[in-house]
Amino acid sequence: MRVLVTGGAGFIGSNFVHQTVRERPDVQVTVLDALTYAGDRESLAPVADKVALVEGSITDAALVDGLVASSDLVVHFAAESHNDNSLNDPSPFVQTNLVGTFTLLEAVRKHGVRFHHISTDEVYGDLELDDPAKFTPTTPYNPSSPYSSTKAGSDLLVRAWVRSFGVQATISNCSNNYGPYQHIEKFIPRQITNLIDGVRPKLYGAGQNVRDWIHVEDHNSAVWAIIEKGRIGETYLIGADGEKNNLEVVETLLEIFGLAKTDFEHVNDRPGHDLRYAIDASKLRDELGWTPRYTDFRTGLEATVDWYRANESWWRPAKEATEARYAAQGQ
Ligand code: NAD
Ligand code: TDX
Repeated sequence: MRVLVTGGAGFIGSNFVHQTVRERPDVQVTVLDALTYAGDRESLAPVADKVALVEGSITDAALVDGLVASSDLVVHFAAESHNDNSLNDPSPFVQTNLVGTFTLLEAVRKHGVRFHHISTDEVYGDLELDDPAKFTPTTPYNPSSPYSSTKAGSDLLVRAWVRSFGVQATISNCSNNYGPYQHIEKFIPRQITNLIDGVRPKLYGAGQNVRDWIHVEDHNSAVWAIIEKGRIGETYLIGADGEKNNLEVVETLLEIFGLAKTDFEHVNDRPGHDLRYAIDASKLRDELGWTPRYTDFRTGLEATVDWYRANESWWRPAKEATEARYAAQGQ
C-alpha cells in the first residue's frame, strides 16, 4: 500500500511515520511537508532510507494532484497547530488548515483515493471545570480560537465532500498529545526543556485548565485502527482518559526533576483560554476494539523527559527564539 502522509515531519506525523515503518513493512510512505518552523527533516532521520520526503505545501494543487494520483491512502496531519501563534497571526491557519484541506479533498475526489483527516477535540470548544460531561461525536461544534475554528472548518469540508461527492473519508478528533519530537513551543516540552536549562516552568494563569493527555503512540495506533476498521464518513474521538490540570502536570515534572512542587512561575494567561477538554472514546473502543498502551501518565512523562534529555541537538536550535517570542507576551 502507498500512503501519503501530510505533515509527516511534524510532531504527530513523524511519530506516525516511525510507527508505520516499524510495524507495517508492506506500507510505502511518502511524506508531503512544507517544513515550516514546526517541521523538521531531522524528525525523519531514523527512517530516512525507508521514506520519501517531498518538500512542498498542501496548498499547491498541482503538486498535491500528482502525489495523490500515485497513492492508495492519504493521512492528513499537516496543519498550523499552535493556538498561541493563531492569536498573533491567523493568516497561515486559514491557508493551511482550510485551503490546504480543500486542496487535498479535491485531489482525493478526482483520483478516488481513501482519505483520513486528523483533527482535534478543540473543535468542540470547552467544558466547565465542574461539568462531568465529556465530548462525544455528537457534541456541537463551538471552537474558540483561530486555530480551532480553522480545524472545525476543515472537518466540515471533509463531511461535505463525503456527503456531496462520495469521497471515502474518515475523521478523528484527538485530545492533547505528548511524547517525542513535539515542538518546544507546546506546554509539556517547553517546561521539560526549561527544566533542563534550570529555568522555572511557566504556568498560564492559575493552572486550573484541564487537558486530556494521550501519548502520541496511542493516538497513532488509533488512527491505524480507524483506517483499517472505521466506517466511511464516520467521526471517531480519540482519547485515553488522561485528564490533568496544568498545575498537576507542572508539579509532576518538578517531581521528576527532583525539585520542589512550588518551583514554577505564573505568567500571563492566554486570551480566550479554553477551560477543559475531555474525550469520551467509547465509540473507538467499542466499535474498533482499540485500547491505549500508555495508561500511566507519569511513566509516559518520564520517558518523554528522557527523550528530551537524550536529544538536545534536536530541540536546542529552536529554544532561544521560542522563549523570546513568549517573553515578548509576558509568557
Ligand atoms: P506540528 O505543528 O508539530 O506539525 C505540523 C506539520 O505540518 C509540520 O511538519 C509542518 O511543517 C507541516 N505543515 C504546516 N503547514 C503545511 C503546509 N501548508 N503544507 C505542508 N505541510 C505543512 O503539529 P502536530 O502537533 O503534529 O499536529 C498534527 C495534526 O494533529 C494537526 O492536524 C493537529 O490539528 C492535530 N492534532 C494535534 C494535537 C496535539 O496535541 N498536538 C491533538 C489533536 C490533533
Ligand atoms: O507555557 C505554557 N504554559 C501553559 O500553562 C504553554 C505553552 C501552555 N500552557 C497551557 C495552555 C493550555 O491550557 O498548557 C495547556 C496546553 O497548551 P498547548 O501545549 O499550547 O496545547 P493546547 O492549546 O491545549 O492545544 C494542543 O492540543 C490540541 C495542541 O497544540 C493542538 O494542536 C491540539 O489540537
